[in-house]
Amino acid sequence: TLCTIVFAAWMLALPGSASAKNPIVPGWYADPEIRIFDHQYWIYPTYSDDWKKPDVSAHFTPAQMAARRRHHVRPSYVKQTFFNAFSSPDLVHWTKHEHVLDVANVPWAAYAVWAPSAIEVGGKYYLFFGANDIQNDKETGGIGLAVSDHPGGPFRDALGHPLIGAFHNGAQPIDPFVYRDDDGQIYLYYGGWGHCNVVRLSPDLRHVEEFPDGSIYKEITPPGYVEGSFLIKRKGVYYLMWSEGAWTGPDYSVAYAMGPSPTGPFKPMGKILKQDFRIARGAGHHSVVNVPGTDDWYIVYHRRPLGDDKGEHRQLAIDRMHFNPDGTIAPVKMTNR
Ligand code: FUB
Repeated sequence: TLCTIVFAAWMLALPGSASAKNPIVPGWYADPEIRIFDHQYWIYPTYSDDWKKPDVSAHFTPAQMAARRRHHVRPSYVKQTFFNAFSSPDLVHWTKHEHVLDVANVPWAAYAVWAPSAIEVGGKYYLFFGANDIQNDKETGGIGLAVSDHPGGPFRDALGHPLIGAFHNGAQPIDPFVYRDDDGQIYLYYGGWGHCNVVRLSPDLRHVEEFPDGSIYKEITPPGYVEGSFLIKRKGVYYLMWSEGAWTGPDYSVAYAMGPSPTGPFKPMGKILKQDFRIARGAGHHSVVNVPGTDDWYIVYHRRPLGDDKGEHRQLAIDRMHFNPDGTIAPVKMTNR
């Protein structure tokens, strides 16, 4: 039928990245989340430039300027004031979309926005993101939600306040990852400071709802967990993935666990992405994409160029991720291709 032909053509338009190059794009970025929207791959990363460079890009409201003056903004937050996004038809050629979200469009976020996670619901596009620092500054902050009519923005705050604005089970409300299960239920995974929670979201994403057992914030922290949780499903198995080690350090890495449901229980399976002294260090905070209609998988992550120890200097990379015949994930070979 025409539908089949159109679908096949669509799949062919999204091939693997035989000649992709690392870093994927010029510039300093971290925490990349890759998605497919409107037949294009999209990457939403944290902007992660050197904090000592003059600030030329932030647009703050007067209230945000006042809040920034009230606190000594930590160096790592200074530049994280907006998101650029990147789109590609083929994982090779990337188009930059500037300022898809700016902190000026999130009135309750005075400091920084980072680590976005994207989803399409009912023809609208949503970004979850971390903002401010409730741990150190006691300023309103946490995980926010922004909405746009297009995957390339502009995104604007959707709630007027954080969706999750407090610690639960010890989990700092940062590093969101939104996941839609096969039955349509949408989950949000998140958590820094060594704790990982999963919550159920209402269909409009604007509320957290109870699990059937009455719990709201379900802790699923695996051993070694630091931050950057992520989930995929393949052949009926759920793979919970996360980052380990210090985000500023060379041994930042990605580990995973396997389980039978979105909430586990998850069996830890070990690390799959580690530093490679010949190529880069500090490889972590990743996401994964499956090329439609294939069993080809790619991992997108940030890493630190050899010889550059600036805390914020991170670059985006993509490499193949292979599954073994028994369903486990093979160690990722980091490349410069
Ligand atoms: O980019 C800011 C922070 O660095 C993220 O929240 C962490 O996951 C780490 O990648």
